[in-house]
Amino acid sequence: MDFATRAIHAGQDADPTTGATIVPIYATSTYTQTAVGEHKGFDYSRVSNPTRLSLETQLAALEEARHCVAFGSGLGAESAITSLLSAGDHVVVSDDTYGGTYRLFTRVLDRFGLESTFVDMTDLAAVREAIRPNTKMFWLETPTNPMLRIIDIAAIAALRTNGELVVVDNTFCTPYFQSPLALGADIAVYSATKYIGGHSDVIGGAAITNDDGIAENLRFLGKTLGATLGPFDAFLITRGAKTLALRMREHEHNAHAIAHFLTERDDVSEVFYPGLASHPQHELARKQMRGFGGIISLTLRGPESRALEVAKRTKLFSLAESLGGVESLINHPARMTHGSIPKEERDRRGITDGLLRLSVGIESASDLIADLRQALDATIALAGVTANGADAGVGDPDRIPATQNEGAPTA
Ligand code: P1T
Repeated sequence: MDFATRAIHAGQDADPTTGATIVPIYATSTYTQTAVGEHKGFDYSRVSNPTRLSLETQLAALEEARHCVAFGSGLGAESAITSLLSAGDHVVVSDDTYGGTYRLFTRVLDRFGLESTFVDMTDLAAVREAIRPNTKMFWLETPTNPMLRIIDIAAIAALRTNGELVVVDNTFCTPYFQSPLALGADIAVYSATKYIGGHSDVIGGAAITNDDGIAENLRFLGKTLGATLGPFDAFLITRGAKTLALRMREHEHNAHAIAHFLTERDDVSEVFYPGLASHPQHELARKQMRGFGGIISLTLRGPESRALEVAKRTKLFSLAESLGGVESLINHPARMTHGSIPKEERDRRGITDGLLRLSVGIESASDLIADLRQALDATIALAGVTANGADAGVGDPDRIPATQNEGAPTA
């Protein structure tokens, strides 16, 4: 069956007791047993729940994989996956990841004796050099958050020398645009909060694998760590995931239009979008992905503070953390989603104070472009160019008041 059909039908059988066409929200913590140990496959909802099971079946089918384990958040899934490892093990981690992933490795897992090395995983030689005898896992996002770099999943998988697990955070692409397991990864991990849920109304996560042993361990860790997903949230994610194919096509269509609009403006200095032929890994993206997704990052001409001003002025693009919902969002990674990464480290990765990240929604592309245009035009005096591209002299950074809340990560 095709993706769109699987999204609507996998795991969505009519309810066996009532015939309800839509899988109900099984709001129950426990299940009545007919005799000790005699039950219908469910005994306690931290361990399993029919609404969650329906979502897990649906997401496994979308990935064309054997197993999915759902978690209470993307980071819940990440915590369980990294708990497959032990003190003294080492992980090679992509140096461009969601700030919360960086925080997990550097502020929690390190205290439990898990060693990690952050490397630019677009540089395979650097990855090879980072491997140690105790390396047990490669952890990467592709496209990366927020710089939209593309990492060659198959090439990383080929670097394995000792059974290291390859974990790919596929949140940006979703299984609609990229299949990490087919490219050699052992686990695909998701923040289902994003495109899979798709409506910015739920927090959830998922780990997907073809390996029976990994799946069993992840289920054990889910129930033992307690990071499992509740039935109301599972219901919302399933409902969202049914339209994943439609939404991803629209996100991408709009992102293309916006990326091209931005590249044509003289007051925008850099546009990071893998769908642009100018993207340094465009060819790899074409090979590895079936589409380029809906996230664009950009830097503006003028002082870095211009980014803050633009972020304040957009109206359809809400200034908010997160991504992947039907509504467009604008985010200032350095002060928001990636604030937990030290500034020096952020600057090294390109997450400057002048960087903005757009999560392009599925509103009309022309309305979205008009919104960005008005925000950019309103701040163009700072860019040193005029709206038609003529040199207007150097912008005056003092015109923008410093924002409060410097460096305070929220998510
Ligand atoms: O928020 P949560 O569901 O726990 O997911 C964490 C997470 C994991 N992986 C990636 C690639 C992510 O982008 C995120 C969360 N990211 C944001 C909140 C953000 O705005 O980038």
